Amino acid sequence: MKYAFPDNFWWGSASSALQTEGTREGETTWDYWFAREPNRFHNGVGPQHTSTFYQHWKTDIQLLKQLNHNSFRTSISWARLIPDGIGEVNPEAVDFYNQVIDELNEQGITPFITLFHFDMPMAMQEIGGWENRDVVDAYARYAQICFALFGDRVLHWFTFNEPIVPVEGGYLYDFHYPNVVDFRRAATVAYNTVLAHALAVRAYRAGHYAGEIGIVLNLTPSYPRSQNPADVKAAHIADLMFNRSFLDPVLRGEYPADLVALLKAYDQLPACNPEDSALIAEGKIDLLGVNYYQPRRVKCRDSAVNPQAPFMPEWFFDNYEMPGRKMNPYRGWEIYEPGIYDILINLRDNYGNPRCFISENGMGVENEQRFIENGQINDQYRIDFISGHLAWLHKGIREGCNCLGYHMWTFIDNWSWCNAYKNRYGFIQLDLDTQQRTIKKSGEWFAATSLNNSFER
Ligand code: BGP
Repeated sequence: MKYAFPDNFWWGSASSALQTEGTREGETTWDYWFAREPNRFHNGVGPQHTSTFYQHWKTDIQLLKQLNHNSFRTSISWARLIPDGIGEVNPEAVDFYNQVIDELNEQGITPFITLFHFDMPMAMQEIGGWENRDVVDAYARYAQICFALFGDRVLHWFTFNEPIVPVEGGYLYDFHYPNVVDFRRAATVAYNTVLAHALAVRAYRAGHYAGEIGIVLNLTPSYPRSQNPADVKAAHIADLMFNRSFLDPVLRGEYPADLVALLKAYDQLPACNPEDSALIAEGKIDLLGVNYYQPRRVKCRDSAVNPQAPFMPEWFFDNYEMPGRKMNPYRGWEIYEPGIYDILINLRDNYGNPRCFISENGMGVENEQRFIENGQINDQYRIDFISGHLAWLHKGIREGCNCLGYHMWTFIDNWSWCNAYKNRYGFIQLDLDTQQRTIKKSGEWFAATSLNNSFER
């Protein structure tokens, strides 16, 4: 069957500043954490070993062109632009981002820019990070500076990438600095992130810029083990905690009442100011980026909660391993292509069918060198992964979903947080020793798909 996509469909990929740029003056939480606990990073490889975009941006943009990208998302590093988070703007950073943005536009590749992709300036973390409202204000100032500097040439802005991830990693599950386990503090971080988002949207609207502003959320559809009411309730609570905690504020301008009631019942609500709800209502977006990697399968808990244990989302559900599920064993994530369709239908039916696009989807695989044939990685598994997801996305579009594009994670193999270079995601293979870049088979497949605006399967 031939899958043809609407005119002007966005074909591209996503990356982030910290994972690709390298060489930076301002310290982030990642630099700080790595210096103290390098053992927490796969093979002891830290954030200074990235794919050197800072040096190679021009030739890398040529490679994007070769992959027939018409759009590309990366982020601005707050710590590069304003090394201490709140003070002087670094003119070298302004030059760098101006060059990247101008070159992308010149090459016909529309820049999509994220303002925050997990990379908190250390100076801001030292005063409490997202737990401190002064940091929320500092972020709003940073956002305003970015709009003023680049808003004439960047028409698609994203306030945050996957804002739930620093909440989960830093305050619940110990995979980001500051490695806290405390639900109320996690809820405060999540809440203040929504306020920061809304302040940035307010600043963008006040500046009357020509483009649009949105956010990128990782939506993990929550599937109950069965239709048993106990399983359904478990899935509902997981959905409230992990999806709707951000989705509702940014699309409906308010939190789900049952999420608020639940947290109130367990005395986990963050401190709120009376004027916050009006601000949150102003944070409604123009464009939603959806990152989709894996579904979440849950069932009701099998055991009673230990009342001494810290309050956790898992007080309300157990994770469920569905028999026969298809897995990406390297990353430990289930592959479930229809999830992309379910997300789009949910947005269509329950959120007014917002303008959206798939802003990340991808498959991290270990030791890809074993697939080299005639000097090129033959990653047919990745082509199957992409085409499988695109087929379901296409069905969503046929049924009226307002999905405008598909961006893959990622362009060149890059540094992946605590996993460093364990799993490779790129369309382009990176040789870590020489920094040589070689297009994989999936890159060629994607280039053809983008060129034809269609593929056969
Ligand atoms: C997303 C992030 C990316 C990227 C990707 C792959 O959650 O937005 O930054 O890293 O996941 O996941 P990982 O690097 O954890 O394998």
